[in-house]
Amino acid sequence: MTAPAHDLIIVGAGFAGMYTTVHAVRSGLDVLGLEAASDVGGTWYWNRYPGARCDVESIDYSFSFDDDLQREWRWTERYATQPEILRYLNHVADRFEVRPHYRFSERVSSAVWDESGQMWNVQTESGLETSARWLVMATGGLSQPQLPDIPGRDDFAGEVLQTSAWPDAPVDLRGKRVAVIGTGSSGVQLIPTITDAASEVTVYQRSANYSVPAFNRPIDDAEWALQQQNLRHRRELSWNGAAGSPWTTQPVPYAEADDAERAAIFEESWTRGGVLFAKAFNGLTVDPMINDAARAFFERKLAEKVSDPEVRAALTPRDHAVGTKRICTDSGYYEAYNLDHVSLIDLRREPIEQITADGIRTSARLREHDVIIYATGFDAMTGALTAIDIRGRGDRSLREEWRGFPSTYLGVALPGYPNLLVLNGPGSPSVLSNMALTSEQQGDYALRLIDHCRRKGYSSAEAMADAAREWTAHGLELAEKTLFGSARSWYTGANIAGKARGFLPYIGGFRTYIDHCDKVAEADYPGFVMTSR
Ligand code: NA7
Repeated sequence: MTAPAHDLIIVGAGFAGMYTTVHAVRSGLDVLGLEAASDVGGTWYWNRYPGARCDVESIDYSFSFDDDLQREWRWTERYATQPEILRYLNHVADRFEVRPHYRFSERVSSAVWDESGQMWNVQTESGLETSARWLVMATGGLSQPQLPDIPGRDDFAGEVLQTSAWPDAPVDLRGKRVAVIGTGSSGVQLIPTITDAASEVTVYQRSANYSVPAFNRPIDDAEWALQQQNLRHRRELSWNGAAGSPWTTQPVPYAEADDAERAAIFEESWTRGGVLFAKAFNGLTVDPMINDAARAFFERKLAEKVSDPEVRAALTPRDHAVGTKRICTDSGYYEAYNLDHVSLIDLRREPIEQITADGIRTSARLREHDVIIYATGFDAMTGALTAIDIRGRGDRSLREEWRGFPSTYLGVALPGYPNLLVLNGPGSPSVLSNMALTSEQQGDYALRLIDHCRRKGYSSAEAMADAAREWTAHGLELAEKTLFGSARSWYTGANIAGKARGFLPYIGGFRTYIDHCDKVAEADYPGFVMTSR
């Protein structure tokens, strides 16, 4: 039997890949990391567009595994910018000597399970061929960008930019007529930052989103000291919370509050900022009555911000409940529409028909642009995996199987694909939770399983089809009890033509998920088949 070249190959050098690499090396595994980018950072390497920030507070959106790191890395703002997060991840890479284990600019093209050798044979686009007993995919939940299939897309003669693949070199938009397609978090963050430079900004909006101000601020020394003092408690709350952050829903039940109390609670939740608005009341994304109240509150806020009633109407979400698409976290988004040189095109009323050399033609007319910026999202949670030709036992193809809804066990293991462990995959809470902590939990879980197999002398571990079916059905059942399924969102695959529909992340909450995972590990992995060769 040929021995694999490595114990473990880890694909991706974002939060999850870096964490797992550090800890795999510490546990004595021979690790090879493969990363498509030229350096570490994952999401924060690619999404360099102006205004890019995390919508989880910096003190929470950071690794918790090393006390010295937590004490010594000083975040400067409540919500860190992309450059600051990328600096942080570079610091982590230096501090924990991550880079020597990686080969960069290596995009994995295929991974094929070799049953007789009990290993994965992995190939990259550059022709690198290697192998490992274990394959950990840390490829990210929002890393496979999607560009809209608009007729004439390649005919545009001006500059084309994409938020998810923003150039490193400075982009000069001064005096230019800029079109932005897409009003999810990326578009909403970008738009107010380009209005000063551009001579015209035209936003092409397919669906209006709920956006709540970040209430971002610099972290001064006093606040930093307080955060440090409370860090242990804050982390405990995060590890035990539903979304990996210390914030919980407000304690007062909606039904027990009178109108004034409700208004006060909505106001307080609004000023907490961004996604935290959805935590105003328990059940806000479950009970249509509470959700309608949140929507009414939002609409009052919008009315204060946008002066033109027609623009305001177009910016009012019509087709999804509050929080069922990720709430955007903005800094001056709606206010940008009060500027004379910023206009909003509502694609529901005026769809795009064609992109021409000069600009964008809708059903109403052609608008000329110098630059088109795509902020059109990702093939979430499955896209980065199906982009790779992954072949499991008996040459089964993940890409083919996942034309249907993805079945995973605990979001981590896939029946038919022994020794393949997916971090933050479908069926895990990742994209609904704080990625920094879910990445630690997912990395630990993968390494715990590998360690179990090594200690017991198993050469492979594979999820049983029944266990995966049950876990997946459980996740879908939980989602059905909420309002989430009604939204055409990337959570449900609805943003990608032809993608199987169904709620992709596990919605039962981060802590509950961890408990499920731990219970399985503590019982010696029921739901897995282990073999020794
Ligand atoms: P999102 O949230 O998926 O947003 C993509 C946006 O692009 C959204 O407004 C889409 O409209 C729009 N879109 C997609 N395809 C088209 C076409 N063909 N025509 C017009 N508009 C289109 O991606 P983001 O990058 O903004 O954010 C992703 C996550 O990153 C975010 O949730 C945070 O967690 C961080 P739609 O709403 O589908 O009608």
